[in-house]
Amino acid sequence: MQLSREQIARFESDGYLVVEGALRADDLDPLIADFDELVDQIARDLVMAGRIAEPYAGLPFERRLAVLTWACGESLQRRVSFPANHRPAVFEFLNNVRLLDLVEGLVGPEIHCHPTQHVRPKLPAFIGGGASRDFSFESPLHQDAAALLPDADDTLVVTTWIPLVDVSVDMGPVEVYPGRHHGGLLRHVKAPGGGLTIAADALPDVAPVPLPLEKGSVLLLHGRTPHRSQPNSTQIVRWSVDLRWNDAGKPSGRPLPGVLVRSRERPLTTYEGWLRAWDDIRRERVPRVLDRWQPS
Ligand SMILES: O=C(O)CCC(=O)C(=O)O
Repeated sequence: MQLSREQIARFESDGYLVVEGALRADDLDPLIADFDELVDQIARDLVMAGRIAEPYAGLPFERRLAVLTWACGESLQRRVSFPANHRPAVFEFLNNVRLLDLVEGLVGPEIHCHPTQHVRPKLPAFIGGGASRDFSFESPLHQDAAALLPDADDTLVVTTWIPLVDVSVDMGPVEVYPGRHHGGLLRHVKAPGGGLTIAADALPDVAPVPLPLEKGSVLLLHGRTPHRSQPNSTQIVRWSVDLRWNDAGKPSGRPLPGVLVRSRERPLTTYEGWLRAWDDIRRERVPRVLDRWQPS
């Protein structure tokens, strides 16, 4: 689906746009099935390692990772997200035509899938009356552009936030601060729980808008739109994927391998090329500077 002129204008004025029904079951199901298989593999590995007594095979996708996490006492998110998860289904999804058609309306026809990508199974934060927050997360108030190096300050990096389950308002959906992408990059500091957050003296002066989304919808976010997310107070795992995109001719602000997914000028990144580029990074073992902010 291509964005209409009105949708592009709304994105430009509000700094975000929700496109309902942008993706269909045949876009999302292969990815979900692959995550389900990965979770099954993790469960079997945990049983083999003697970490859990049973693999909880009967539980649905929306519950199983939470129960496995609580049973083994380890956060499993990093095992399903990038860069640990460079499985073919993920690469296929980065090349999804319907997704690229949406993004093309904002970043143009030369599309680079940015290396900042996340799979986020946001676990229930509370269980049985006690807090299980250590295994879940809240996203501190931030602008995605703040996580990039200054060479990308003039690059529009668009985030696509894609739910893999229906996300209700009590599941900790993304909350955006409309129209505040116009003001430039706000000062960020290290957030207490990790990551970056907007400094107390730079907070946006509008109320946040929570965006519950149905599966199939896509949220498009401008890189300078402040946003956050709060705890998931349901018992369902809020599975989502956030991917970023920029004009391939512009700096990405992150010296890690992205994927050229649409181009009239250059050959596209192959799956093997993507894996090779990440292998090279791992072999290099050079810590890369990925952050522009000093500790406050
Ligand atoms: O998934 C979330 O809860 C937060 C996502 C986010 O902050 C982001 O995509 O930058």
